[in-house]
Amino acid sequence: MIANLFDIHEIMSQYEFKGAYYDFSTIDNGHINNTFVLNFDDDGVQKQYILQQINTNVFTDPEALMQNYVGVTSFIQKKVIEAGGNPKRESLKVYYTRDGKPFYTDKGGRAWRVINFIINTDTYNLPDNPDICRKAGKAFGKFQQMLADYPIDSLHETIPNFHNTVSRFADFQAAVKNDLSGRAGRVQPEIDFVLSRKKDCGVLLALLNKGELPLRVTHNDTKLNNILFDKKTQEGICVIDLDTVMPGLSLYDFGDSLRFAGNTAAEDEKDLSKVHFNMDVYRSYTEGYLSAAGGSLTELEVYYLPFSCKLMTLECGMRFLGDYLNGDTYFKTSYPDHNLDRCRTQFKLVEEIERKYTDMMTITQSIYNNL
Ligand code: ADP
Ligand code: GN1
Ligand code: MG
Repeated sequence: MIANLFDIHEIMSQYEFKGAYYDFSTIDNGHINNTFVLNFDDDGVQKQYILQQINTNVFTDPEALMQNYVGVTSFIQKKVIEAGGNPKRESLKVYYTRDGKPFYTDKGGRAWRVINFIINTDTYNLPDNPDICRKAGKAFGKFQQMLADYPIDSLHETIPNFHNTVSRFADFQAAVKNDLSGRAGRVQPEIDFVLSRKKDCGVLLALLNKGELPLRVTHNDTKLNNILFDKKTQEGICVIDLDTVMPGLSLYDFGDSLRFAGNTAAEDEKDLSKVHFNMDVYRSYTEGYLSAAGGSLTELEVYYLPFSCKLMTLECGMRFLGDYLNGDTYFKTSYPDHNLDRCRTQFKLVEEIERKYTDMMTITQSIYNNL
């Protein structure tokens, strides 16, 4: 546990909260930041806030990160209001410190932010059913639409080359070569799996560099648990985890979503016989996504949707394996082979996507043609 009670009180003294603080709880489903819910009693009414410790090993410039975060959240808030929505449920809001800052650096050098807690929502770590996936597709498609006219040049690159799969591949090769953990000898088949797919890594980047794919404002971390679903309607009402909103390809967001939601098992499932790429989820997610964003995508973007699923899954698996070889310094892990288990599920999915590729192309085109 990184935050202890003393830290919490030091941090809380920097903010003007409503009500009397009584305790906090931890939310444990992200791999990067540390997230807490702060509970207050405001004259008998329970009030909550989200407190997050920004992982400054990963996001080395929290100032720049929070400039993006404030810019994007206030932009979305305006869009929600214009559309007649409820900004308290459909957008995030950053609370400022008493001295007017969007985050607080504590005595130990840790960076913290406070945002609104959106009540009565669910998050999913495994897609419950295809309907949830359709709604997830719609939510990320809508998110992309809302940010279509965001001033892209004002965004800082919070993690340079985040989805540059060519540089991710080079990082992976360096991890194999350096073998800081001394584990490379145990995972040669997994290493070979990545090395044999080098060619795939440059495909989207080459199209971007030739100007054939448009650069857009993208989320870049479109895991299912980065959407809050309304408990009653089960609609995806708010996209969260905005640390990686940066210029990128729509295909990064689409592929990364299906990497996670298309898996029939958990991202770290040890029993690979449970891990499959779910074509019902692929269909529903694509229907939802294209219903919200299809009108603004180019034909080439649509053509590459199935490929993006393969590429983003390969990239993520390569990052998990690279981290395993580096000694587990990036992703939070709960046991020694956690990153290895994670990479194996990703590679199993890549193989299945390769086998199901033609069907994925057919499904995508038919949904697109019927829009
Ligand atoms: P990480 O970067 O570690 O993934 P997230 O921002 O995704 O952190 O938050 C982790 C989890 O906390 C989410 O999956 C969600 O369950 C919950 N959460 C985050 N922000 C909110 C919020 N504003 N309201 C309600 N729950 C939230
Ligand atoms: C991390 O923070 P979280 O858990 O939403 C990671 C993503 C990976 C994902 C794999 C900033 O996402 O890129 O795809 O784990 N985020 C960052 O589950 O590296
Ligand atoms: Mg998250």
